[in-house]
Amino acid sequence: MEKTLILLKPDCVQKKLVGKVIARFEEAGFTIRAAKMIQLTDELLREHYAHIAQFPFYADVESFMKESPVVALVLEADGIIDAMRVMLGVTDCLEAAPGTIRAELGSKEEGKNKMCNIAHASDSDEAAKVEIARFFSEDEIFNR
Ligand code: FUP
Repeated sequence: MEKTLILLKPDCVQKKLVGKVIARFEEAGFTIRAAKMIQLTDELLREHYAHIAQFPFYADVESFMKESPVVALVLEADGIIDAMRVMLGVTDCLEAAPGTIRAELGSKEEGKNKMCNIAHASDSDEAAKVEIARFFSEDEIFNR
């Protein structure tokens, strides 16, 4: 069984789409192993987004991700990392395939279409392990 770290981003929380998105995850057969609402800090964001910190758009991503608390989840299923990224669609909501969460629920507004994209999901098993440990302690994850 594989686990992934999901962050339901401030746009998802502000648009009151948390329930709808979690319902889609559960309908897909994914099991919730951990869940909590957290306010992201600059420090956490610099760790989480170390791979984009050098880009000019980083400052906008940092302030957007602090606009409201986010909902962090650990979800589990066979092959969930790939399945989740298919279900979300590509980063840019304007390019995400029809039927994906980002295409249906993400922002289509110029300048927001790559940032306000509803959810983050881990992009590999190695990344998932690091990201899960970043946001959850072992006693917050329920393996039954
Ligand atoms: P993803 O794995 O789909 O969340 O995307 P990335 O890790 O490539 O991007 C990290 C964050 O940077 C995302 F929230 C989107 C944002 N981003 C932009 O705002 N502009 C860009 O051109 C690329 C990414």
